[in-house]
Amino acid sequence: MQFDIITIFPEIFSGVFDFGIVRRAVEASLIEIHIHDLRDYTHGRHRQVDDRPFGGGAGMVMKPEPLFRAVEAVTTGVPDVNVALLSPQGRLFGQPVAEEYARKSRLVLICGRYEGVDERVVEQLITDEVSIGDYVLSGGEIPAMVVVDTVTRLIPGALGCEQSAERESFSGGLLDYPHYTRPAEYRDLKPPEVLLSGNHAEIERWRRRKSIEKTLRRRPDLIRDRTLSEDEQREIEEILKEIDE
Ligand code: 9WO
Repeated sequence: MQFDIITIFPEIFSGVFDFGIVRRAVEASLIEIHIHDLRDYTHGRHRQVDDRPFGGGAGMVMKPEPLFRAVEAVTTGVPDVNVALLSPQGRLFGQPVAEEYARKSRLVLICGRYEGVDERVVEQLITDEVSIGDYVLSGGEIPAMVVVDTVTRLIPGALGCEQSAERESFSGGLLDYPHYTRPAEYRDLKPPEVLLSGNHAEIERWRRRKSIEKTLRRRPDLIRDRTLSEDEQREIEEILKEIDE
C-alpha cells in the first residue's frame, strides 16, 4: 500500500511513523508513506494555498488550484485510486472502512485546514469524505495519522505472529478481554485462576466470555449491529441472565 498525504504542515508527520508496527511495515516494504507539501503545488512567490470565502464571513478557504495540481500529480496514471478528504462531514471511519482500504494498493489522504476546502475540490477530486469522529479539530492531519495506523495493521504481514490480527480488539466486532502478566501476586491482587491453569480450551472460553460481557455492558450497540452465530446467541442469553442477577 502506498499512502500519499497532502498537507500544508508536512513537518507534523516528522517522527510519527517511525515507531512500532508502522515503522516495521515501512522497513518491510509493505507500505510506503509519501508526504506532500501543498505549497509545492502553488504558482507565484507567495505560495498561497488559501483565500477569502466568496459570500463573506470569517476565516479562509483552501484554494482549488494547488489541490487540483497536487492530486493530479499523485494520481495521474494510477488506476482505481481512492482520494479521501479527512473531514467531520465524512462517513465514519471504523474497522470496516479500514478493512476496505487495506485491500487497495493506493490511498491519497487530503488534510484540510482553515474553514475547509473549496467545494469544487470535494465534487471533482474527492472519492471519499472520511471522519474519525464527531468533534472538530484544527485540521485533517491527526485523522490522516489515525487512518495510516489503522489500515497498516490490517495489511497481511504487518503484525508479527505474536500479535495476530485475529486477536485484535474489534476483529470479531467485540471489545478486548482483560490482560494479566507477572507477577502472579501483586499487593494481594491475583489474576483469575483459569489463566494460570494451562488449560487452553478453558482460557479461550474465559476470554471469549469476558469479551462478550464487556461488550454487552459498555457497547451493546456493537452486539446489536452484528450477525451472531447460534453459539454466540446462546452465550449472550446466558450472560444477560447473569448480569440481571
Ligand atoms: C468548523 C466548524 C465550526 C462550527 C460548526 C461546524 C464546523 N465545522 C468546522 C470544520 O469542519 N472545520 C474544519 C477543520 C475544516 C477542515 C479541517 N478541519 C477539521 C478536520 N476539523 N476536524 C476535522 C476532522 C477530520 C476527520 N475526522 C474528524 C475531524
